[in-house]
Amino acid sequence: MKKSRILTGIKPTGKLTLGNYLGVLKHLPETQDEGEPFIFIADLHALTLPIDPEELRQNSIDIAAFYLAAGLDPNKSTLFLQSSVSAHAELNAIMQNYLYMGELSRMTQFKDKTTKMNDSAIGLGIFAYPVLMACDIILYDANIVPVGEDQVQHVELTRDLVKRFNNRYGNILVMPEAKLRKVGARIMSLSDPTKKMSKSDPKGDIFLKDDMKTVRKKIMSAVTDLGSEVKYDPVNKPGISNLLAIYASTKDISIEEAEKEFVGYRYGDFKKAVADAVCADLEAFQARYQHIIDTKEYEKVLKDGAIKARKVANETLKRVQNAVGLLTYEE
Ligand code: ATP
Ligand code: LTN
Repeated sequence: MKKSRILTGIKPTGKLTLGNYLGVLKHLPETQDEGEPFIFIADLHALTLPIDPEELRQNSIDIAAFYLAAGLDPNKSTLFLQSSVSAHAELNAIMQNYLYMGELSRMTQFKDKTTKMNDSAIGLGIFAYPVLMACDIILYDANIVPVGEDQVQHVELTRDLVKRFNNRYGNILVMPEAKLRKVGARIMSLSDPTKKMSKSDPKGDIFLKDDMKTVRKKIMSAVTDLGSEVKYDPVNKPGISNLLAIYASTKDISIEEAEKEFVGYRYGDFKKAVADAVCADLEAFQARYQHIIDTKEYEKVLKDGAIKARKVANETLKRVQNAVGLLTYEE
């Protein structure tokens, strides 16, 4: 049987949060046993909103180091920068003709990111964001796309594009599917558990580089709910449910198992146990991250990764070019 192709990316737009970690990053190494992962830094996507060049460079290095610290093994996974593989931009130039203005304007990420902006300040790139994301996925013939819940709409749009393209040109593109964690696909803000923990709206966030004292303090002062029972009930107890999801995902257990551990606990003692679990995990993660930063191990990993990624991506690009009628003479 053909191995699964797994693809995902993270935008280097700011400080990574516990949501990014529990939703995707921490569990990526498991995919190495399921198939062939292509994992990248979505630096072209980071340009879709204004960003300082030095910050973009530093964030990109951080994400590379985070991938390695999470346990991705460069012998099993291909790690690369999106901008190092020019096929992303080339495929984008083709695929932008097969997605439509109506579809793109319905994307909630686009609406969320631009509601407060004046039309004259909204770049074309943020509107066309899902086209490039679809190309990221298509280029690697990916069938599995591990993401948090907020990205499902984009993967669905990619599926529409694949269907549309294949109907017109034959069986050229592989149909991808979003893969969500059962627990942790949507970690909420600690100060407002009805909102996603988000690096672009960092109220109530835990950042992956926070020191342990800060992490503990943030968890101990997380908003909780009426009542006193530690029970998973996202509608009536969004704060406690979020902390249970954080605990379960950190420990890699189910929500039911987590609930059982805390029968009869008071909120304060429960929070302390959550803080202990998160701190133990993050502390070890940060030590690995620091070692990778100090040794600059990510440089060779990204260089080698780009070579491997280019090879796969260029083959798909050629297949698409041929399908639509572009001439592809060999050099
Ligand atoms: P922003 O908040 O600025 O929109 P983001 O964190 O959603 O950024 P990325 O950094 O590209 O954007 O996200 C990387 C991955 O982390 C994506 O798969 C995304 O779905 C996931 N993710 C982001 N926030 C959460 C969250 N709160 N819970 C679970 N997964 C999340
Ligand atoms: N859009 C994603 C980042 C991203 C991505 C991708 C994720 C860009 N290209 C391809 C999965 C597959 C985000 O904003 N979190």
